[in-house]
Amino acid sequence: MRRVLLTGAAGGIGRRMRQALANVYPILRVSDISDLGPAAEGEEIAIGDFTDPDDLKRLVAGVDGIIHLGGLSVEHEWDDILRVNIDGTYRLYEAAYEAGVKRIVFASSNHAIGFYPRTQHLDGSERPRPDCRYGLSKVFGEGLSQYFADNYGLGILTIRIGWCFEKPNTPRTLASWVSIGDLTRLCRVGLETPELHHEIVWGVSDNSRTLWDNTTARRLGFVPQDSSDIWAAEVDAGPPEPGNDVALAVQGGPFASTGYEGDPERVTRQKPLA
Ligand code: 15L
Repeated sequence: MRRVLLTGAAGGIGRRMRQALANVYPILRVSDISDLGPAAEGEEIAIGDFTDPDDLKRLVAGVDGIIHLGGLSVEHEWDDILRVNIDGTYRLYEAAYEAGVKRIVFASSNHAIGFYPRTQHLDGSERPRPDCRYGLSKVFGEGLSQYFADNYGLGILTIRIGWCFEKPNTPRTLASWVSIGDLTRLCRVGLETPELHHEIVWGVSDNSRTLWDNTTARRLGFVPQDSSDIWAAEVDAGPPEPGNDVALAVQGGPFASTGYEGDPERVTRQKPLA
């Protein structure tokens, strides 16, 4: 990997991963629609929108591998999900293939499986159960990754990212927490492991309370170095997790219990678990 493109580099994960990837590859091309500040040593700044065909050509030109974090990272209106996360991701893969990119790491999300109950442990081979339109777009990205691996020979690692913030504060995030260090290590596995067709792995640290079996990631060479266990006692002693019956019963938490995050008027369902 000589030149790696990081999309969504101004986002919550992107900003921290940009730092974690400093000087790892000869050139890190950081891209976003928002300001990215000045280029650090070994960086190229590429402000641009991957849903715009001209920008897209420029973003992927000369790139060996892509970490695709860009796009909408929570629930949105369907038209926006369709334009950015579904059509945009498809166009990005197409442009990447045409530009000769060999590897893609796709940032999927636990919301691709968010309707599984918290009583069930998953190994990644189960069929998706998206908990919202955003989660559904991630299921599309997972299918797209399989298709581009099978049909065009790209090597793709799909990472179902758990909860990548500073420290967990609820039972759900204690189970699904991933440090930025571990997530970056996993992305590097996706770019650097010698043989890769398409695999789906969990973006999760070495948490005792995880619901996800990450054997596939470990087989590819991922060795997590962090664990949420150090916060378990604090979370156990803390306030009860907020949320209604659905949110508390399923792995996707609040994403599963609202029709449109932030707008109670748009809540269209409060279904019990099947
Ligand atoms: C996600 O996919 C979101 O991008 C992030 O903002 C978190 O809310 C996380 O899932 C979560 O599961 O809470």
